[in-house]
Amino acid sequence: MKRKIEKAIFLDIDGVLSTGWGQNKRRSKWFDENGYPFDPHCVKVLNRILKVSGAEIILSSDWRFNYSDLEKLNQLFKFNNVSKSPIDTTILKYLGREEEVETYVRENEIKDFVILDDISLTCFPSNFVWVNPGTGLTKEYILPILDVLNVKNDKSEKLLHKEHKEITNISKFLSLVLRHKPEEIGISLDKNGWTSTNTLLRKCSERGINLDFEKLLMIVEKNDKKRFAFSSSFAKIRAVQGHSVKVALDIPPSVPPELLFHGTSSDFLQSIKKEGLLKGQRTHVHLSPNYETALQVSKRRKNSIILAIKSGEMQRQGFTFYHTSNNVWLVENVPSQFINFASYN
Ligand code: HQG
Repeated sequence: MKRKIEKAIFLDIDGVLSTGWGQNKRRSKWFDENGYPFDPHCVKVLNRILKVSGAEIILSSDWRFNYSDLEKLNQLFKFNNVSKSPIDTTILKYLGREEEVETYVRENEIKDFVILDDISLTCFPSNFVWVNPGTGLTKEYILPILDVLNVKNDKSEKLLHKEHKEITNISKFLSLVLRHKPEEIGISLDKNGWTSTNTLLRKCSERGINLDFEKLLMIVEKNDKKRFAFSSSFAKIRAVQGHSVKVALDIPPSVPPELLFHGTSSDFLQSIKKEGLLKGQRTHVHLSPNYETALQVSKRRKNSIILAIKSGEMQRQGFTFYHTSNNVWLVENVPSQFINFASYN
């Protein structure tokens, strides 16, 4: 039967709403032996998409075989706190998933729709959003999905703006406590700058900061300058540079390129000409690998200028350089004779 559907989400469950989190829960606690709980983080993301887009859910997941009864499906979605229940499943004489979606779209003349799946479906490439089954739906998917659903920009932009602001604020707070003032929330950094991930999360939560492991993982991975890093087991976290707290980053010295760059302000020029670049409050002078990055750094100040640093020559004369994982070069100081004041002012 044909129905009028403005916007639709063809939804897979495993790898999209359900991740290792739910699959590892004991099924006996679950109200239905056919399923396991959806991941609440993924549900939260889906709920946002549903709210902003007004889209309907059509279940294309294999779960459609166990939950072909819409009432049962409704219960399943309610139980998992999804704000809307599927209005239908694609089940049509048990065709393959792609054929089912294709037929459903054609028969119901749906214009705006997105197919969410963790396996690659090729039926409508421009309507398909592949979801990483390791993470399921995360916030990063919101914009691409809203885009495919043709949701007016202002709505999605507002949403993103709010999220971006929250993430930026948390990220700035992390810079503060992992680089400068760990005492601000009562954590301590070991000699290499590491602190316990769990303690950090607990102390943040005591502060009323809305930060869980998932969000922290996202901040570490998506941070514009990759400012933070986890230890291999995720048990510890640290800032990769920028410290004023005295820490040894335990990275080996590296041979720098012939030239590095430093973005600063012409207000400091006189003093820099006299003393060279000093590390000031930080553990090292920070240098950029290219002009563009230095320009970004300099834009934080008025009257920005870029200085070129003869790093090759410095290294040959015995200065030790360190290259951080986020592509910043560190050195104890840069004497004035290694600074090219002429070319980039
Ligand atoms: C200046 C950001 C007068 C120096 C950036 C700089 C970077 C002197 C300021 C990272 C001087 C120190 C570090 C002297 C140096 N006389 N002024 N003798 N020697 N200065 O913030 O390099 O976003 O401590 O030129 O991107 O600006 O936080 O160092 O202007 O990578 O991750 O003294 O911080 O990264 O300022 O920035 P800063 P910086 P994040």
